[in-house]
Amino acid sequence: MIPMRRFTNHLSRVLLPLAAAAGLAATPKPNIVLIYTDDVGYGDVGCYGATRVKTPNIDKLAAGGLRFTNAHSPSATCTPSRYALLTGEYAWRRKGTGVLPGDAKLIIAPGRETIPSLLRRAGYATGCVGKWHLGLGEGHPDWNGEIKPGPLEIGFDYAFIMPATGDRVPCVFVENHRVAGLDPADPIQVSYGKQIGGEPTGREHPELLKVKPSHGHDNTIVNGISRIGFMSGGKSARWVDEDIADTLTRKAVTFIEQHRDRPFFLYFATHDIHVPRAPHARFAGSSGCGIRGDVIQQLDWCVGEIVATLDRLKLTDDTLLVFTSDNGPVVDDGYRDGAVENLNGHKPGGPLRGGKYSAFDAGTRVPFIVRPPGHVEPGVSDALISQVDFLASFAALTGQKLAEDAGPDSFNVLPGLLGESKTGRDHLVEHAGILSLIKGRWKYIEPGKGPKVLANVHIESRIAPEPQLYDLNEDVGEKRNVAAEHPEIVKELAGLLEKLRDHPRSRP
Ligand code: NG6
Ligand code: CA
Repeated sequence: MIPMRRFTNHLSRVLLPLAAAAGLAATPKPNIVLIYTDDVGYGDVGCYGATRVKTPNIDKLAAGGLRFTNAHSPSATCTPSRYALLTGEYAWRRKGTGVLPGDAKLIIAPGRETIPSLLRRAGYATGCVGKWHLGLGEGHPDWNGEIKPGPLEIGFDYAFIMPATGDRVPCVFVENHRVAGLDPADPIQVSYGKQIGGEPTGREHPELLKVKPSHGHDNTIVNGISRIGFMSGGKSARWVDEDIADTLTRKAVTFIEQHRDRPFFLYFATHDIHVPRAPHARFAGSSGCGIRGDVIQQLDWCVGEIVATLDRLKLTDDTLLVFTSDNGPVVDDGYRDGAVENLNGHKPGGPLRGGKYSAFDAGTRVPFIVRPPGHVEPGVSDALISQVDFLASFAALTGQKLAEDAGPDSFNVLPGLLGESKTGRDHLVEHAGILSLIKGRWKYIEPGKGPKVLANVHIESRIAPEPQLYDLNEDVGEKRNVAAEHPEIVKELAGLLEKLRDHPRSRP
């Protein structure tokens, strides 16, 4: 481990006199760019050990910043991770925070503290570009009218979003309160129940598909790909999957350009590398590791564009840049796209076991790179950190006080994030249906009922009827359950997990 020294007082030196002159609170307000990728696993990028897939831009970011080896998404799937990230509350405390359909209602109550609401109050311009998947409106929104509440009602000034996922209808972007590019003469209808509209489905017309589903994903066909859910209309507004990365990156870059003169927060939630994987022609076949490798390389290009924009606008020294993922990797997530057959030795989870959906560590231990503002001694950090900690940490960064009832599970780990400290939180709850607890070297997985292997994705769930204990220092691949050898540690961790579950907050 390379020793780290915290960044210089560059920001303070630059910003404090300005702030004082303007009569503002004397707190530096670096821009914050959070690149939140989808389903990128611990072993999917070069700086975490990938050798076949090439990610030069992400690797460069790590080489000039801090690469975390023990940082986690709050859950092993998307919706609960995003809920926890934005609110600072573990999603398992709330019903209805599982993977949502594309017409679900907004699950973050307007008015509650979120990262964007906090930063907006601190004077930031707040933008959300990319995957949302937290519901919109009161449920079953009218896609032809004003769609709210949504990102704008929970703290974002600007939003350009995919409502749910690439594989769920409606396959259109929503800009602020409206579907972008919609022709009112061709209204959109959406259903997650009965089929609506007369458009062909994958189930009835497999001959129309450019990629066949392996599980589900056989409803309305959009752009030659059948989705989850039915939609009709909105033809002029439909996205072209091969262009999504370009479209979102352009919107993210524009947001940065437009707000270059004031502190801004950009939440850039990429569609890559979620299914359906449909790389642009520039990246198709580029990786030698199949289509999944190709979309990783496409993602790397997106990261490079963001970094280049910050450099071009001379914002690099004044920006905290984070790159991470919402959950671990999956290879077959419902389409026969050749990802499994063409892995070519690439290991999406690196040395970790499991993957997306799994209580094994590959479910939530994800790539996590921070490039702090100012100058930092680059390094690798083993600090234990959860994305649920961003709220309290960004509050500390910008000199905001969190209200008592805000961010109940969010710890201020700012010194760890900035490389000033080698430690983060003391313990962390992982969520994959059942809960696990990491404390120090130990990981406890609570007993649960369910399949040991998730048949549709070929991933070990690690759900077992007996308690499990792993020594992550000795056995990061969680191969040897040592619960029987350390009953006192099992008891301690099971007790702590119960306490955390019973108390509505864990924030110190
Ligand atoms: C699953 C989908 C999967 C993916 C996932 C959500 C099937 C068979 N599987 O239900 O393809 O969409 O939900 O992924 O439909 S996440 O990253 O948004 O959590
Ligand atoms: Ca995901």
